[in-house]
Amino acid sequence: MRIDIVTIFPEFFSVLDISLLGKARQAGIIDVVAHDLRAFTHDRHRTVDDTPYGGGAGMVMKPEPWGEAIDSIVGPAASEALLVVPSPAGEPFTQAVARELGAEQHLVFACGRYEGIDQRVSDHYATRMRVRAISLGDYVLNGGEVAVMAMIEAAGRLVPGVVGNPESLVEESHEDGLLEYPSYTKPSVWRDLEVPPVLLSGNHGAVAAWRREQQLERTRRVRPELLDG
Ligand code: 6GU
Repeated sequence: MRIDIVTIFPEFFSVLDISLLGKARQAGIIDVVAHDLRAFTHDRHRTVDDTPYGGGAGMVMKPEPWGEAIDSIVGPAASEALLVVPSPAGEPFTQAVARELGAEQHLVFACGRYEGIDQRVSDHYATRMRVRAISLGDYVLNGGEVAVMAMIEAAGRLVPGVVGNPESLVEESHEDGLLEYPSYTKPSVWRDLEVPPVLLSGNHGAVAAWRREQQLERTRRVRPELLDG
């Protein structure tokens, strides 16, 4: 999988050199490049924003540097790549969306700052390739970078070969629409707290039933709306 990120903070993504995703990069499974949006400006001040038409607070990112940056990544023709625009006004990012991103060959992330990117950038690229505006959740971040980091981690770990043991991907929160069950390891008693005895019973059926029950109880208590479907 190829991932290109356009941002005014390319150094922000240096953390992708470490951890699981760093290993996937070293193994050649995922190829990530962060591009500096300001490299696609031509004025002395490397300007990427301007005041909004119609007035209002804040600044809007100018379309021209975005056009040059994304053209340089996807080429002049229609592209096989998916352009992802992180935005609090986008569709919600879920495990299902993470799976869809994880199945792509080429992702291009356009990290806006300020009050967002001139709408014509999305509108233009939507005529040449698939474009999705995606939100991390119902709160506001200063820019798309943190959201893109979360999307890359969630999607990247679903790419075959990135997570060593694929079975560890199955019994996780949200994979089956429920929250995951609580986990325990040794010692069996810690600060007077015991591990639930069923987990020490060796009875695999009883363990599976208990875990299912815990998933349902937790989901009902913390995220009841997940049970509505
Ligand atoms: Cl994707 N971007 C920004 N700037 N804020 C957000 C978000 C994205 N998702 C939630 N808040």
